[in-house]
Amino acid sequence: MSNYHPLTFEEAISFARSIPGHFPADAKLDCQEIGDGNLNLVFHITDQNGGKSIIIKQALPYAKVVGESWPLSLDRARIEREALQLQYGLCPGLAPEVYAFDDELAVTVMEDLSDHTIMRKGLIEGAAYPLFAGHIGEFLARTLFFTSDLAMNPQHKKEHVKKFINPDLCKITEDLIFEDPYKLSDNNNYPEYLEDEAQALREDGALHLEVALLREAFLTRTEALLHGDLHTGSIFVTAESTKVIDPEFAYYGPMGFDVGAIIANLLLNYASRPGWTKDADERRETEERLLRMVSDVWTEFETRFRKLWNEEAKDPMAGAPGYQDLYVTKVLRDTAGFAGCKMIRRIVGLSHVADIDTIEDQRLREEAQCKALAIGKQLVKNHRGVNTGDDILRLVKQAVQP
Ligand code: SR1
Ligand code: MG
Repeated sequence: MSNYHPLTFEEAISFARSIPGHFPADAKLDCQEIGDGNLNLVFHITDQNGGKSIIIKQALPYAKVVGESWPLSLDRARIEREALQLQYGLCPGLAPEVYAFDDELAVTVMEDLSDHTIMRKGLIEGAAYPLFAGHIGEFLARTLFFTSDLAMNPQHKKEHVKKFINPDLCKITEDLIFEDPYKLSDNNNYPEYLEDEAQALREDGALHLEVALLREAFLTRTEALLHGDLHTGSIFVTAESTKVIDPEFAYYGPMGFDVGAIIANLLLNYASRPGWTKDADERRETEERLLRMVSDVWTEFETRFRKLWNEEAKDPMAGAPGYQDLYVTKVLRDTAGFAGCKMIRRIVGLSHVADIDTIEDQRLREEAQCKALAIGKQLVKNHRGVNTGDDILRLVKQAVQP
């Protein structure tokens, strides 16, 4: 019989004490539950004597944000832990280190990053992260390239696909991103004043076709091991450092889904700026910086991905003339389309973003919501015509033109 149960604070402290080599025998351990996400418990354990600290993350057998009526497999803790270990192995400076785990308790013990800030919070406050595009470009290029058939033996890669089958968490994405926003659903969540916008999403056949194609890619294309939920709430930052956390949605899927997640969340923040920065010049500067970041994320990713391809590819057909260009264009088009889907779901779907929802002034909040929907639709509808990173910016600018 399984020993699983949600840990009490005392049990979390005992667990921390049992990890070899971490805390001295006389450590005075304090425990706080700091989980503000949708799905898990997160215990922050600190030694009041020495100041050393760790994080213990424990999966609950249901979605915390909804309740016990939405059961979720505990195996996602094992998937998240194995993905974290793999990402840390490929990009040691860009992911937290795993110190210990217990799959039966669905527990992972990892590096405490509380000297960093959650990127979404930093962006809302108007912070600039000049090294971010390079860091995330590196994370995306290495994790996606080295887990793909371009770099792995295809048999070994299939073992990975099997190990990272993640049906419950994929179902959340399938429902919340690719289905609910386009129909009447109890999961949807938007204010009365957006009813016309929501109805337009439900009635737009051309939009549905593009979403259907992107959904098909999400369901069927096992290109690489994705993080699977790479929004700015899954990234810790300082001016010098970037750490990607929370890969519990990890599974084998299309590379553009991860790149698109980053771009969508930068664009959601871009759409929110009038709600946060009152001074017009400062606002314009912040908006331009965010658009440059969108373009830089793509360029930094593409440059590194092509370099890895040229220097490290194992695929015997990798050198076929034109193959690399076609592959990169496919990832770019997916990036644009998935970014659009992710923007739309954060406005009318179950789970929103603080960048927009916490704007106090209702008029500015509504403007931000409508701007995000306009950009999202423009990206989804035109993603198959995108050929360069600049095309993404062109579509964004077309969508926000007065
Ligand atoms: C029920 S979980 C809702 C959302 O939170 C996660 O961060 C994912 O984005 C998911 O879609
Ligand atoms: Mg998460």
